[in-house]
Amino acid sequence: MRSSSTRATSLRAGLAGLASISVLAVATATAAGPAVATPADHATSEVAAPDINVDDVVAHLEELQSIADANGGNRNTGEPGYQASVDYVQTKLDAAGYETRIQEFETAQGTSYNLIADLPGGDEASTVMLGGHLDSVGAGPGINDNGTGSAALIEIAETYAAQNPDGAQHVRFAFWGAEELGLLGSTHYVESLSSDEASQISAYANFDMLGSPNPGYFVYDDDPSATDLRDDLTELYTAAGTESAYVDVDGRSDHAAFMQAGIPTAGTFSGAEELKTKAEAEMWGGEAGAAYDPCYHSACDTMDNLDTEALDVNADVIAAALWQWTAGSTKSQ
Ligand code: DTR
Ligand code: ZN
Ligand code: ZN
Repeated sequence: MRSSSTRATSLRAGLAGLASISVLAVATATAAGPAVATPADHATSEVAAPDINVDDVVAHLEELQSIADANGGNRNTGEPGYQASVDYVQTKLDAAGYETRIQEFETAQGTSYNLIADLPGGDEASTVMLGGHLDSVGAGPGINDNGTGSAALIEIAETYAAQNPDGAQHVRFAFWGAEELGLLGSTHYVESLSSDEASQISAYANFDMLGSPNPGYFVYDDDPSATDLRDDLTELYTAAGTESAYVDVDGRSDHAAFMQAGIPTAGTFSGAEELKTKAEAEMWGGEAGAAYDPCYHSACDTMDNLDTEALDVNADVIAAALWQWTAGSTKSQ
């Protein structure tokens, strides 16, 4: 299996290669007749990712809140609220044109499920994967943890499919089960991959808690072989006018299994139970000495436990990274 740094380099080389192919194709076509058509030939130009409307992300969150309200107040593994959450996301992504599949696995709290969604097209040998966990703790609806990551990924997946950028890379989204029980769904997924399947994943980006009410703007810094991806996210925050900081996630979310398998990983995070420092409050606003999310793993992690500005910035940064990593370009009109 290629080392993750090779794969990260190959992803970026692929992007550069795509650009050179499209330039070469144009040059060839004008100089010596039409070149052999390649996917890049359909590209008319590199396009920036569209703005993700945070109201549309919030609408998905309201659906997840309603699901919890109708199912005992949570979306916990083994309880009906989790199954209803999976059904909601699968319905949305099927309608958007994704090929979805459910991956079943057992936990101490009963059977759980990963939802994997592939957009047809692109080179599967170079798959860009984005994911986050869909389950909540039993104490509450898990709107910030991790309704925000799930809702942002639904909206970005719908937008990507609708714009149908002619990216060379294949795109896959994952919504994990049983993260709160110990990263069980993502670990089950990675362990189920053959070595060929694993080597086809060029990057996995994880999004777990994006709208903490006293937010930080953190970029994962715990995969030394994927600093390119980390730097891309840092630059995209800066382009959005937001200063970010590194966080050593210390394996506390669903990217851990991918990193252990040598797949380059990255992610962003708005903070959990830890306290915002004075320096961070001066940089980002909010309250120093208070938790980034005072309702972490609590019943009060509801629609009232949300900073929509942080959610908006994160959704736009994630979309921009997806377009950048897949050479987001539109088909010729
Ligand atoms: N394990 C996550 C919360 C969490 C704690 N630290 C980080 C760092 C990066 C992402 C997530 C987290 C959870 O409780 O779901
Ligand atoms: Zn949690
Ligand atoms: Zn989480």
